[in-house]
Amino acid sequence: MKSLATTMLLVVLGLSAFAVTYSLRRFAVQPPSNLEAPTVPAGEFTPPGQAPPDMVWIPGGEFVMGSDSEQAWPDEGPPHRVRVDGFWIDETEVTNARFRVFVEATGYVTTAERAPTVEEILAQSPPGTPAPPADILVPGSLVFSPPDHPVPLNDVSGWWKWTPGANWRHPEGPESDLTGREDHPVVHVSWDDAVAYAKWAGKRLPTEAEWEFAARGGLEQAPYAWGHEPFDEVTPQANLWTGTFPNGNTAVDGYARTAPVKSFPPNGYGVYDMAGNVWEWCSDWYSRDFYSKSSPAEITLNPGGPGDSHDSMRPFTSQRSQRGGSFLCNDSYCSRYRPSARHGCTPDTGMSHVGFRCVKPR
Ligand SMILES: [Ca+2]
Repeated sequence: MKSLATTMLLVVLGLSAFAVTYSLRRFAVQPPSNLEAPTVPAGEFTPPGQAPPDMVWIPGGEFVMGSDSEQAWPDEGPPHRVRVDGFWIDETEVTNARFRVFVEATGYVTTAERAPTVEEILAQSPPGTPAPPADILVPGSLVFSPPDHPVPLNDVSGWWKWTPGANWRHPEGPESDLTGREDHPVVHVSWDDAVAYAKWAGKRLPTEAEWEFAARGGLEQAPYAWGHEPFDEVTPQANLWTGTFPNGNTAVDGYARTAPVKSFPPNGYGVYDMAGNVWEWCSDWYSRDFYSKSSPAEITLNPGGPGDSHDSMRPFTSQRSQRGGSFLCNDSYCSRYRPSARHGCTPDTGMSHVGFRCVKPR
């Protein structure tokens, strides 16, 4: 849990690496890819037998992964051809109810329920980082805590608060619980927690390629999981942030934080919440420039990401990929609820807007 603690420490010290990540500005728009439309996917359109409970068959096929649109961030490009085999995917994010079944069956203790150590913190901190005070080395997690006034958007410590006692059972801290939220996505789960659940369930985390293919719902290079229309507050397509971030959430989409799964229409493959609600862990290591190593002329088969994490913006940490954005996404700040959008996070970090779903090969 060293990175969770690192994140905590950096936030406490006002040095959050997330501030670096989120303060990025698009420094260049990727040039047009000139990719031709892919051939008709020769995918496995017929589901192989009976569907596992609460899973949807995603036919394999070829698609253009990534984006060079005006909304895209540098790590989304260049677009490149990818082919994935067919697979089953959870039709929703893993809910609190499902995660509770796992915990009760196994006695699993999540990362956020264990205290970090000084060694774990310093192992992924910049050289010279002072040891954190012992009294903050307690179990906890990062909770979105909106300020009551506008704050600079380049300092995430303005809305993320290290909260002792926060974990999947207590999403906003010890005084909160899951009453009425059994069908909400589980949060405060680290990548390690998600992998443990997946193994127990006989599944695995999706690769970024599988996740993006599923999120696109059969649409080719559409900007959103639901198509081409921008997010509409009147008829919301997803649980995003509405209003002024981070101090003025109007919640006109019905939810200021997580929403019950299936609260919004599914995409073309019948998969829910591939945009917003909570970020979802993928199996890949996160590399900010990984796509630039792909040849636009070649088709990559079932890519599983790089062999290791690489992010020049966060050189002292290893990160796994997340997809889908969350209830905190707002075009004024972060439009990463799009299918091609990516994000990296240390694998031992859980937060109040991070969950996951699983896949299963045929
Ligand atoms: Ca919302």
